[in-house]
Amino acid sequence: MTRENISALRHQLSSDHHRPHFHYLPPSNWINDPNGVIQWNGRYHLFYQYNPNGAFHGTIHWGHAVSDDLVHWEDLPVALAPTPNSVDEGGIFSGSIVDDDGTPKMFYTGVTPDYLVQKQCMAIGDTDLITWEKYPDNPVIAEPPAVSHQSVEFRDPFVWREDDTWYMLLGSCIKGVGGAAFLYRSNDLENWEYLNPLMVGDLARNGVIWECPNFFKLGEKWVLIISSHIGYTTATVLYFIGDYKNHRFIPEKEGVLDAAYFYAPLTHLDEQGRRIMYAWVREGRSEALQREAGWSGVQIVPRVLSLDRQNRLQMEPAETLEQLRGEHQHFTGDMLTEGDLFVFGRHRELKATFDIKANSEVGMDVLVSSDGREFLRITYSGNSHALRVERHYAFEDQSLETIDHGIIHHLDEGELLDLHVLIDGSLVEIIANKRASVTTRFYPHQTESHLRIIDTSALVELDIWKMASIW
Ligand code: DQQ
Repeated sequence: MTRENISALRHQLSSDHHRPHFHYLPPSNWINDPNGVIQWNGRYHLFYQYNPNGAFHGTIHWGHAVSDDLVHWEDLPVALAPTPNSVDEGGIFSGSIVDDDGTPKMFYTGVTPDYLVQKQCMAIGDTDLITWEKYPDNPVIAEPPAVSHQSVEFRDPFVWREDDTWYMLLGSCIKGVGGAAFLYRSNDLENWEYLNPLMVGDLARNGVIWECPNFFKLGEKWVLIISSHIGYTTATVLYFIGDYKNHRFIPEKEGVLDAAYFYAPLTHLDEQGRRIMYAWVREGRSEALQREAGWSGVQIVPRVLSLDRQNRLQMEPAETLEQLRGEHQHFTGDMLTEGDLFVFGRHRELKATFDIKANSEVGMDVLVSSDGREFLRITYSGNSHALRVERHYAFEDQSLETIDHGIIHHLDEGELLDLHVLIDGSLVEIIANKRASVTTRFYPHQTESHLRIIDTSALVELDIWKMASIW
């Protein structure tokens, strides 16, 4: 597709009021996990799980986009496609890219069409990361270690270097025991030796299968992030913070990275030494509606990870996002009346602080219809410490998901609740006090959009910016 065709397609879909304008998604079709994220010659490369054949999961390729500022993205040609009658015939599943002294090397999981055989493969790129040649001796790892006691779930290589040694972490499980991340080692990226499970999760708490592992040093600690299947229906992203000794991870803390729609995050270290995180946000509507829309899935705004003084995981959108801020409004609680609806918009950044009393429930309704009946409610309860979202549609619609979801978020003594909300079409990202994250989807039937504050007496300050489109 030519550059002109791509921008025509983007332009055509941009009138869809559910479509995000300042988050990355491909011109059309399906996107899921971020893959191979790397800063290469100064530019940020985002590869991703992509189906060129429609807005549904299938025939998975690696799509490719590049950015200078983590905000504006340029679409590049598809990086890698399945090869018929080969180890990756059924799809190029998730993985990572490393810099092998100037040569980019990609690691991915090649799958059979039924996804029941998953093998780890390598591809070697040109110096612009545009063209990739598959390694002729693929796979580099053919099957899970015997300790797994199963042969299906084994994917999403995360590769890094420590001194002269390469390590690879794979998402998997130990049958009947729980999700697991298996650690391998190599001197040449071609021959891999199995070491041991880096960590095995608790079946009840941490899920049956782990996918898309990430493992990295942050401050003085090590962080493991995994995307887990808890049961086979829901999926949750978990993080663990701890120490790393003798190829084993010793977790000291664990938490939920986000609730519900955010999945398969992938991180990399950039040239400024920042740990940048990307993630897929799935849709919250039926597959039929996704196919009809012609697009499905979106990436979060890249977030910078850090640890606070208490070694809690913190995340903030990359600050370059501020360049999109336009028209600004500022309020204090006394300027607003409870129940007021004020005209808002579908692409906004919002920062609010609330003073929480033990019995208070504070928050806001966003994307509210003119009659006030359709809205996404974001609340925080001083009693239960739950940060929650509820979706209120004007009428019952079986094709839209409505289950409430949220996360427990404890405030320190005297700490204000700080909500950072990014609203972009049907996508809403909420980060509280930089350390609790709830990402969700909402598809109102009406196009107009208002804001309503819940408990204006607890509102300290509110800033709202109109956000420009990145296309
Ligand atoms: N998505 C990929 C897999 C990964 C899953 C397939 C997580 O590699 O385990 O598209 O969303």
